[in-house]
Amino acid sequence: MKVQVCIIGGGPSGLLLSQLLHRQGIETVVLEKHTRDHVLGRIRAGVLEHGFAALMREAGCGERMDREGERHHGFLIAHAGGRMDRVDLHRYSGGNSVLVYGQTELTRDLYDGRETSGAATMFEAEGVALHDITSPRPWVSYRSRGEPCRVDCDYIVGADGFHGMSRHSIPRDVLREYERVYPFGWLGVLSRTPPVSPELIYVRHERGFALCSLRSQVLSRYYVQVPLSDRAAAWSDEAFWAELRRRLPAEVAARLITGPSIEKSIAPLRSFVAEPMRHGRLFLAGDAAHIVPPTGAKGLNSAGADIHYLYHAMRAHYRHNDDTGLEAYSQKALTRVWQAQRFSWWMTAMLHRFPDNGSYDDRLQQAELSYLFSSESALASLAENYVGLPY
Ligand code: RFL
Ligand code: PHB
Repeated sequence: MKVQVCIIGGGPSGLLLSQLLHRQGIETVVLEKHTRDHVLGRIRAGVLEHGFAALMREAGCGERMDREGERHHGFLIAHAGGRMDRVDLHRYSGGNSVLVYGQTELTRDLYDGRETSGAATMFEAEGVALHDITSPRPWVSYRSRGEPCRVDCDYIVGADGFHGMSRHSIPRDVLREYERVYPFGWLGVLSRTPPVSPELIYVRHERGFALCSLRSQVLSRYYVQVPLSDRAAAWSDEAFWAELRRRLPAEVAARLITGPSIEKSIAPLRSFVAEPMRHGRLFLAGDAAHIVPPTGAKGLNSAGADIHYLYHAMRAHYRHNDDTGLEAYSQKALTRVWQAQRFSWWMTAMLHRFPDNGSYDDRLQQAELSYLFSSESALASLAENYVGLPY
């Protein structure tokens, strides 16, 4: 097979880029290791920046998102013995907001869009390997049902997530990796119950962080911070709800409606950046190049920024023979990636209980929160980052 752009990974990054390019008449193929059902079975992000939503619309896949997604103009932070303060995103970010719409749903919309437009996806592509990435004619090999296959292309995009192989095709003496692993994870539960609050509640509590989020008015998503040694299967639904209740302010706990969990999993927290994001004709995008702890809701949104830069760069290349965007991609994307790293680290450090922290660190966290809610500039800084820095 011969295409212009071969995309590794059928997660949101790869699908969105492929769909955007397809609509510009640029030929792509997406090679996905798993089945469509497997990809759609992963429960992940819930909060979309304005820029991500705009890309979904440009890809022709934003209709259901605009109909069913919930616009949020603020969120709450519970801290200091049950006190709750609101971050008014609308007021402090110059009228901006975020959209609450699940990653599962938007991935489904992207797959449906591809099917309608006839864009190619190869599922269960095994043993994907990249070849001649620094030559003008790179190619990709993989196996489909045991049969060897080959894709010749102009460019390869590695959008195969943190555990993918694309990043490892960059030579060791070129690739630099920066990493911080946190000593805890998030135990998440999805339940078919009405959410406890119309707006998200981030909770700093002496027992650990908690988050009340949602997917719709009948579907709730909750998280509690747990030690890395915990196993999701060892947490009964009852134990989860009891722990969540303990961390919520009393008036919120009192109105929490519980029910059977539909999904329950533990996600470890990690900060990670790989540089550069381009080597020869290979471009990295999304989780393949960078990971953030989910506290700032920036993972998928940072992936969206990469796709924005890459889409415009490839369009300029194919339409106008203009390579400035492709040349600038790595540096431009990384500048924004590091801003998302900084913000996610800051939110995580402010709201979680670190096992090594003593009473001094505890008081510092309290001081950070009391400063935040006493300063219009501090709130404006939080709001500006949460709704998404400009591309
Ligand atoms: P993905 O989603 O990991 O997709 C990569 C795809 O590549 C495939 N793949 C391969 N395909 C072919 N060959 C190989 N060798 C391959 N290896 C892997 C995989 O099967 C997969 O389908 O990466 P992508 O597309 O870059 O998307 C990134 C997002 O998924 C991620 O950043 C977010 O989910 C992070 N995240 C959040 N981001 C936000 O912006 N807002 C949020 O509210 C938010 N909440 C979250 C989150 C992530 C979480 N977890 C579980 C880590 C909440 C949680 C709990
Ligand atoms: C979610 O709904 O899954 C979610 C929301 C906000 C975050 C992280 C995850 O910061």
